[in-house]
Amino acid sequence: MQKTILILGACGQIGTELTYALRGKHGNDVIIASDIREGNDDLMNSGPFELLDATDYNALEEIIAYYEISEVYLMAAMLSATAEKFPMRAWNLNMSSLFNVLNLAKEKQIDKVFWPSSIAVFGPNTPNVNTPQSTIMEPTTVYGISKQSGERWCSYYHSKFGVDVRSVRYPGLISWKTMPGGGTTDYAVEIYHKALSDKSYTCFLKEETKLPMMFMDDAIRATMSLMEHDGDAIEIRSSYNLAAMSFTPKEIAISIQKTIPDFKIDYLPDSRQDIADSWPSSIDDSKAQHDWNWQPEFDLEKTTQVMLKNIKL
Ligand code: AKB
Repeated sequence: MQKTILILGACGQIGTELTYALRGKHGNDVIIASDIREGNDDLMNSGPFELLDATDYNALEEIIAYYEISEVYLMAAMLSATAEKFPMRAWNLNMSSLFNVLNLAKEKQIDKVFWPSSIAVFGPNTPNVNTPQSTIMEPTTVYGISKQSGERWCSYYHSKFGVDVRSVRYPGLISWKTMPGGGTTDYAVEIYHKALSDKSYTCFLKEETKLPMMFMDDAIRATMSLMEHDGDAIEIRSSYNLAAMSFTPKEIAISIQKTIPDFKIDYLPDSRQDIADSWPSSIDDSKAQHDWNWQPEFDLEKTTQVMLKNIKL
């Protein structure tokens, strides 16, 4: 049977690229993009688009019934830096949208759910290098607390009600097609734009702050391959560690200088430094490699080449 997929938060950084990738694979008409706001013309005109607030259960239920949706990708969320400014709004958005989707799956109105978690589930007491799949978490950010709680609820709905929910802990994501918004890892996208426009960048993190990162093509491939994989092999129903590369602002600057030798970086850390300091510097994703054959394709050098080649100012 042809599946029909709903993407919530389709106009955001991941949602936009996921919509294009799923439309490319399954056809435009069966991928329903939705967001609380309008997105770019191309995304809205390339297939069905609905204005939809993911926290509104009745509106969501109506769209799911109307299009006979079988799978939901819940990409709407408030990210780490913005969530510190609006804690209750972040908690409400991140949790009620998840409960809405999990409850619709529990009631068998949909068959399968993708929900993104993040490296933000970890905290300062977590082993910082090669962070294991299962370890001390104790997140200290509003966003991290919402993602850790979300993971526990996903696991609960799977074990109690048989909900087929799948998730990965995304690292910072880098794309030339879409901009991030409100995250702590956003510098790793901004830096390429500023390198091309101004040949200089003032980074809001310190030069030696190492964080796990991933090029968007890898993130989309991971998401789609986890969702397509045989469910019996998907042992982790909270969220899988996922890794590709780790680097510091200084290292990304050096990699940019190989193409733009006079690129200059300076550092003016702000409140996002505390968030970054609470997160791991690298991630052990051997469980994802084992359970559903995950392998990244992009390292820092390849990412830099693709970013500098494709960003249009
Ligand atoms: C953020 O910086 O908040 C996100 C994330 C790591 O989940 N990019």
